[in-house]
Amino acid sequence: GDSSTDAASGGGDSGDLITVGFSQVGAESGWRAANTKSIQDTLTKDNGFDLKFSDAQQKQENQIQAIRSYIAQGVDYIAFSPVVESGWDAVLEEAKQANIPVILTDRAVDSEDTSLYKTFIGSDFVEEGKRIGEWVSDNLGTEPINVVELQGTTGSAPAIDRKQGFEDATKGNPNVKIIASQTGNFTRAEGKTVMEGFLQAYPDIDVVYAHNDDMGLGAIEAIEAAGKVPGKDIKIVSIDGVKDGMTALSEGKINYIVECNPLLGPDLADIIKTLQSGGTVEPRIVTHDDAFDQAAATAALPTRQY
Ligand code: GZL
Repeated sequence: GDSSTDAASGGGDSGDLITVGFSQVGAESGWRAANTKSIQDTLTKDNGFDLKFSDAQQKQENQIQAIRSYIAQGVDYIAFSPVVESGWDAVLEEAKQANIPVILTDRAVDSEDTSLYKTFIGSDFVEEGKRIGEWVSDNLGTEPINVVELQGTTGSAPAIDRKQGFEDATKGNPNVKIIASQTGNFTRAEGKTVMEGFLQAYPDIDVVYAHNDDMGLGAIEAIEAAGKVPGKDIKIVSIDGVKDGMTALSEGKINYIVECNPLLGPDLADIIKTLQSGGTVEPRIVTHDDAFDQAAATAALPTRQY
């Protein structure tokens, strides 16, 4: 295109495509796989994007390195899901100095300076934890119950907020007691290992609160290996609503799931196109989450997109 087009698209070689550098957390869970697919399926050349995508294997230093490489390449936009909340101010300042707008998807940063990014689009994790806590308190907390908690990645917004939300919703019910809480890093394998430890240490566990379905599915394996029936001897509640989780819920091995919608690709594309055409976007866009019991999961499964 002519020089004005090239300037607008931020790179002569990519013609009129909008170049976007995306730094993804990793590939730790079914949720993450669905989130990655949504972004890669939407930010395509046919839709006007030249997407550069990197997987950080859940390491912050890899994300910072990826963001620095996008700045060096002079992309038009940077988008990322920060693996943990803290430690981003320096690299986000570098993007700001390079006049490259940054969009946060999925997880938040704890930077005080909100001029460091254009918007944060993602679920309200405190609300997710609260909804789980309310369900546990109302449905299981009618008698004293011992709860063990499988936390997400230490220092990540979802882990911090889901823990807070659950505590907020259950602190008023003396029947609900959290007897142990440990990170399973959002993975099935680590969720299983931590649950094995809990089963060794605590003979009277009533409920598992898993910060995501994948750790809940790992807990199911550990509970069954211990000769107990998941969903009956030990109840399980979790967050995400991925296919394997919803299947376990429809089979009664998980008892309640609050969804966390991973399909953020279309919203990300809309946000970038709005900014590219000189528009403005809300600083905080909250994605809608549904909640499911066994009957609702069975009904929803046939048409689930992820
Ligand atoms: C939540 C997302 C979390 C999911 C996990 O938006 O950041 O990370 O709940 C995923 O499954 O690993």
